[in-house]
Amino acid sequence: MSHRITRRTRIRTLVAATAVAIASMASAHAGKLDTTGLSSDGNDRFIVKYRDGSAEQRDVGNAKAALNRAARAGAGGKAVALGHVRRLAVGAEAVKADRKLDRAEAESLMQQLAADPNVEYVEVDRIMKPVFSPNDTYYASHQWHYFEATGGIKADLAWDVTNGTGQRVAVLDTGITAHTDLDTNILPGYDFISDAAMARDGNGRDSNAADQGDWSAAGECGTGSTASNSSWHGTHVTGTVAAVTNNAKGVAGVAYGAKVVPVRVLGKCGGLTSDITDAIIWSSGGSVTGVPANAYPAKVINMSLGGGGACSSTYQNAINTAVGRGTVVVVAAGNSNADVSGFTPASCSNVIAVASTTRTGARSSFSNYGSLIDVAAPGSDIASTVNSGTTTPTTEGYSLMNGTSMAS
Ligand SMILES: [Ca+2]
Ligand SMILES: [Ca+2]
Ligand SMILES: [Ca+2]
Repeated sequence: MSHRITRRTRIRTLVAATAVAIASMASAHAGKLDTTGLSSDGNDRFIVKYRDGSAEQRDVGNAKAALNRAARAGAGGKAVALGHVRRLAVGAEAVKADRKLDRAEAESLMQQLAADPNVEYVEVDRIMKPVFSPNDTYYASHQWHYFEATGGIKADLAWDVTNGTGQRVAVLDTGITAHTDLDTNILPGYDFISDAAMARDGNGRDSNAADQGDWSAAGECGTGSTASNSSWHGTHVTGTVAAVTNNAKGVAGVAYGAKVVPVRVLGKCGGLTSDITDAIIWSSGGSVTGVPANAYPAKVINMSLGGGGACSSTYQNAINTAVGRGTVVVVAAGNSNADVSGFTPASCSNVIAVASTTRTGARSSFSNYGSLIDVAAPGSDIASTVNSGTTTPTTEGYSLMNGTSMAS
């Protein structure tokens, strides 16, 4: 009897001690450990940054050894191996576990990684999604956002001053499709999607930024995810930036004198932070291991993508590098009708976060808001270029979309 009580008490004490230990570990690693983006569907991709000047930073071989040491203790008591995927352009390591970890296992592994004094930070390699809500009805004549007095941006007046001639805009999105109202304004880009299954082009990174379609079946992109047709989001955003204008055809672009560098980062089920941040650095003219130098560095980077949670170190470092090269980074605020401070990369410093307004000049019902918004622009019922394919690309077309993507 007393034995049982003692044992129970001892177990309780152990449990309490473990909780205290975990809590103190977590607080000890506060600022180093960012668990934002952990999913209840399982987690296998992380980003680990070793401090500048550390042995692990000097030599990737040392980083691999350190990752193995941290993984040796397992995740939540169960065996796990950590594979080194590659070193990112920001100097952090992209790593992948050999199995999907539940939330508790992933947190335990991340704490083991953060316990290394040479580790600067540990993050989830968060998945980002295109920011938009497509509208089923197509009105070819609807480009009210360019000229109407109430809700328009007075583009017709701005075009007398500039139409973007000589500027390059990198659109980091789902890639590009052939379109006669776009083609002459498109420069060679790059496909940064490293996961062949998400890319759907049969390989990892390559020089062909063609959008292969981002359709998905129900449940394919996480528990409860619904089936969806391909969005052609990149083609739509690109048309808003630089559709061929004054050609008696289709739509006009806001900066139709500019050229677009299509940078593919979003595929089936979205895109990885590790790919997007490499793409940010490359687009601004920086170098990325394994990727040819960018012959067309962009003055402006447009990202109409995002995910939940405040800005991560990896995003902030990549954005700071691009801005340091003189590139302006424009980000859609997000379509969650919530404060933008909880969305990445819109909440990052050094970006222009764009909210969406309606035809009457009001905030679009879906648009994120808050003190981190820099500008607002029309984003409701915006007509632009797309493809007509429901899965893979077929013929060119036009459609209306709603979203801060359309505004930015
Ligand atoms: Ca590829
Ligand atoms: Ca490709
Ligand atoms: Ca046109």
